[in-house]
Amino acid sequence: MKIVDVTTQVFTYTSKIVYDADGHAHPGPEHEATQSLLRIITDEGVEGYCFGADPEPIQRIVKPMLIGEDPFHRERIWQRLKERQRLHLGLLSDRVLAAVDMALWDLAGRYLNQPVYKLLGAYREKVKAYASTMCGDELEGGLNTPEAYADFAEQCKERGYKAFKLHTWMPPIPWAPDPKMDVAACRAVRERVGDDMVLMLDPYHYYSREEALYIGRELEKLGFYWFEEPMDEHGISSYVWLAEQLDIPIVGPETAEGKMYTRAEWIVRGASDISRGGVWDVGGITPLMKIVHLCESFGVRMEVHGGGAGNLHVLCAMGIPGEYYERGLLHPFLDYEEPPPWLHEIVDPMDDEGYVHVSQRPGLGLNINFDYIEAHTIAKV
Ligand code: LLH
Ligand code: MG
Repeated sequence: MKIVDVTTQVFTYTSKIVYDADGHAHPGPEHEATQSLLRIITDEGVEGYCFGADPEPIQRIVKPMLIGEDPFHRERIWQRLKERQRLHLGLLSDRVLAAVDMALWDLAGRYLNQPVYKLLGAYREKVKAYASTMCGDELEGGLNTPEAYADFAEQCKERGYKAFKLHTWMPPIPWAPDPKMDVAACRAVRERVGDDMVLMLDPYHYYSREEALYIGRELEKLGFYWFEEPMDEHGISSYVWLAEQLDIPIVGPETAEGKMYTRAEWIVRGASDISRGGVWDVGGITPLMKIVHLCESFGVRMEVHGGGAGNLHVLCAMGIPGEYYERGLLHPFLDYEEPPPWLHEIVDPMDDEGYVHVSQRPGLGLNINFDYIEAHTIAKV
């Protein structure tokens, strides 16, 4: 089997999510937004798909490299793309590698008529989820006060979530960040939901050592389960300093570049207690599985960053915890259960016990609404 074409199709949809100047997602007025579908096409008629790829690097770098390749040579393709990043880093990001890798895994699953997590080596069919909030805002009835977080955590508990993670207030909100407000929100949530709900905090990511230590000690008193990315992740020594002083597990790195290499350095340095990474952070399923095995070898837990089909399939193939699926980002104004118009169903249905179930459909299990995409296409290259 050979790859004969690689296309990206850009289409429009109506979105209720806006992004602030720092890139955080919030609810907003309905507006037209765009999405893209990457399609890897073979001479045997089988195709693989992934949403969210940038057309320019796909057309300029990926497509010429992939034409004629065997789509089962995922490792070879990933290694060659990784090499090309060195001199094309601005264009060929880890997100592009991730989209290509996920489309290749999807293609393999569709060809073999098996879900991806079974090709990886299945371990389980369902994973506990945590409700992961959007960052704090100034919207009345939204996530604008500690009480608002408590109200939302209570709603999530009623929905079936057994765990809840706060993303608190960050710039460009004028008064944010504020460590005392973060702690107040965590306290309000703990008081409202009681001791039987697992709670985590992912606050502003650029606190000083002292601010991070203050928040961490307060979280310990409140019985929080983990503390995530409170400082710039390039400062490994700062994380070593923090982890030495706190009992609450520190989770990371999430956003630090460097794929499995960075995770290895953090483990060796003792910069976090629980490692982290998601398909979009590290360049796909192929490198995320390397990180899973790295963590297993060192006896270190690993929590997968972000939702979506790729992360869910990896979680269902992980033999070490990997305890939680990050379901979100959630907000009281938004209905997460409603599929986007380009899918017939969401990829991460959750039962009343708070477990997300992996799809048994072939590949990544995306039930794609091709009619919608065709009807709303604005560019196809
Ligand atoms: O800053 C944000 O918008 C969130 O932290 C976001 O990146 C989220 O994906 C995250 O960190 N999850 O764990
Ligand atoms: Mg995070």
